[in-house]
Amino acid sequence: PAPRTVLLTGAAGGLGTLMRDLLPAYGYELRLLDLRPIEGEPGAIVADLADKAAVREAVRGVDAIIHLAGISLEAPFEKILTANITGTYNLYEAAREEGVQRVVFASSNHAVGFTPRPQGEDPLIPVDTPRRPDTFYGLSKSFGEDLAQFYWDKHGLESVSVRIGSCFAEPTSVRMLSVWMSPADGARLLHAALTAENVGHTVVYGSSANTRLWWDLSTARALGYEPQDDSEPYAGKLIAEQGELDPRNVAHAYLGGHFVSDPPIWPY
Ligand code: NAI
Ligand code: 15L
Repeated sequence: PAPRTVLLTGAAGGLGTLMRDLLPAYGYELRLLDLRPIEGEPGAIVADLADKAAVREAVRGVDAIIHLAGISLEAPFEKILTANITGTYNLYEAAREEGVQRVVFASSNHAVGFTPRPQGEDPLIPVDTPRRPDTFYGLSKSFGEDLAQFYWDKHGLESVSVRIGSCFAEPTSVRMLSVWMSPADGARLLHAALTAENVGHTVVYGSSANTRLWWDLSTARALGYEPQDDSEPYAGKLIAEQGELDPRNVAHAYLGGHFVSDPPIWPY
């Protein structure tokens, strides 16, 4: 049966806030969780994913989980380890114990961030390109995808790992012309990931139908996702302000953009 009750982790964050607004129209009843309380949502669960007992209680009785919680940018390894690696493990383990049908995991383009971006007539990057994380953050997403595959193979818990590009109200950089996912397309994709049948563990890229797209959306479309937006109307203004991407600039040459070249964050 199609899921109805859905736990949304990371509900206080940027993407969580956008999806809290958009997903109820698809008929979902959302249970919200975050480290931080959410203004105007007194029923939201305030819990740390590191707290196993709290996570187990939070997943009890839901049909599915959209897992957005975690550190969403590069950070010292120990912080990533607790929030993204241990936290995601705790969530999957609780989902298994409580018999949840499916997890939609917010992976990231940074799991494959060191993949050279296509140029000219190069083919789009497929989902089965070797993973090449560009940060400890990207490594944690690579781990999350392996965890999702493992819980499917070992325990029959289904997942869709969505390698999100950049999901914000509008694209704000020339790179984002290629990787942007409009919030409305984000909700469409999450809905498809929750309702497609027999997904096993499926990996998809998450973006709109951008004219300058870098990766292959076919596995997302196979779930029933039909993106409606394209960043191209923003191209003129952004290119006039920032210039075209320069392939000789390392921060412009890979899928992960500046994540590949940003200085390390200490302490490791
Ligand atoms: P965000 O940083 O705005 O939100 C993350 C939320 O997770 C925060 O509200 C934070 O309090 C919560 N959180 C962090 N650690 C937690 C813990 N230990 N226990 C419970 N809650 C915790 O990030 P954003 O942009 O909303 O992203 C959501 C998810 O999607 C993240 O996992 C991010 O890595 C992923 N993603 C987002 C992209 C985007 O374009 N927004 C692109 C690629 C991936
Ligand atoms: C991500 O994974 C981040 O969570 C988000 O804040 C953006 O930086 C995005 O990638 C991106 O690549 O633009």
